[in-house]
Amino acid sequence: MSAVDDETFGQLLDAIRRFTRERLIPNEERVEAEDDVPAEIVREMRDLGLFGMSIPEEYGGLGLSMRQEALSVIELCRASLAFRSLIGTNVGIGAQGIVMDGTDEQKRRYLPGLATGELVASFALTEPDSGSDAASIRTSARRDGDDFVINGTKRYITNAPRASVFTLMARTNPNEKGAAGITAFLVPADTPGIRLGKPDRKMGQRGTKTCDVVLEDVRVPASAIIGGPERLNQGFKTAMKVLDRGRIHVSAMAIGTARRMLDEALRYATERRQFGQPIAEFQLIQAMLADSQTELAAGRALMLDAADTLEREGAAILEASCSKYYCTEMAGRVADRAVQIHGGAGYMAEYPVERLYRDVRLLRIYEGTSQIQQLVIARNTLKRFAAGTL
Ligand code: COS
Repeated sequence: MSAVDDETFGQLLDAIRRFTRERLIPNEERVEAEDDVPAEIVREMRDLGLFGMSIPEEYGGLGLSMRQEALSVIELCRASLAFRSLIGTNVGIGAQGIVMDGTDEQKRRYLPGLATGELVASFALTEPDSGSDAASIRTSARRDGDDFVINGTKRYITNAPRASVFTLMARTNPNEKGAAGITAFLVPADTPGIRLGKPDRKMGQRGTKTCDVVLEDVRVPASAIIGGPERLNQGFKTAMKVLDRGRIHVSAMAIGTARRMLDEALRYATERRQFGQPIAEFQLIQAMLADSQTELAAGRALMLDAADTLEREGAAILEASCSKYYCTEMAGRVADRAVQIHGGAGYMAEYPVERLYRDVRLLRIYEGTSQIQQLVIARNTLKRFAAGTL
């Protein structure tokens, strides 16, 4: 796996920090009001190379290691999560299937455009009747000569309205109801037969774009299979590997947004006076600040350990799930305390914590709910115990 040298990475991290402070945070209210990221911000994110964070340098990306990507995401997620969502699928779940399992031809065709943000990749796994039980998907890809014909509906697909290409999981073996009958395809968004549903109305994260993707007799060649025709019926594994990596990325998001919420709580607690003194001097407020600071530090250490394990061993199933589970639950608790410290003001849209509290709720749900993480953690812990490798 790749990484850039420490000095270059330090400069990038400084640039992201400055960009977040000077450009993203001041534009948060505008994103909320317009439910979109302004075009000039998209351009600036492209100029910084953020769409290509995790794409190898030989394909025009920055070639960051998992640790470097995660540290960058922490900085970026001190601002509204909508900004990260814009690049999220190119950095993570939309593009990683190609990086991990794609053929050379697929990498050459898609990765350079994804690295610059000229193309946007979107990950299409979830369906109306298949969420946590990802292996039960029903979207079918029926072989017809040298082609496959895809029919089905994908739901809550992030960046679908912006997508140029879908990493799409479909059932190629109708006789196999589980994971072994699933193939991952690269489906250009302008392929005839693809229709987008109306934009989803969500609890938070305004400025992020999700909708249904409906496929009616969508014809793709066998060369659209990620990794080529020999990876027929191997798509579930590609999806799971992509999600493992994504779970470390989501952990970093949780840490970044939790840091921001703690900063907001600290600022409010030191400025707001009650009973003749700043509320930060009251021990019951201090207990909430202390718990948030401690849990943030623990989450960061856990996430970086998972990132290093993935980099070193090429897989980190258990570590990624522990990290996603802890960090996203932690961010939920930090959000709750931040609102509590603000008192009545925390319930008012004037203060960022009201919006951040709604935004963060999604992290415990997508890329595998907390309950799915618990299941993966327990299964893999038992497996390692039995093998004596725990
Ligand atoms: N990496 C590589 N391969 C994996 C894997 C991983 N992390 N997890 C599972 N696999 C493989 C298994 O090894 C198995 O292959 P073999 O039969 O060759 O051994 C195959 O995939 C099926 O795995 P398993 O039997 O564990 O599948 P299950 O149906 O029991 O479910 C869970 C697995 C529940 C973990 C999976 O469906 C899941 O992660 N669900 C959540 C989905 C999700 O995150 N959705 C978010 C939508 S995108 S925002």
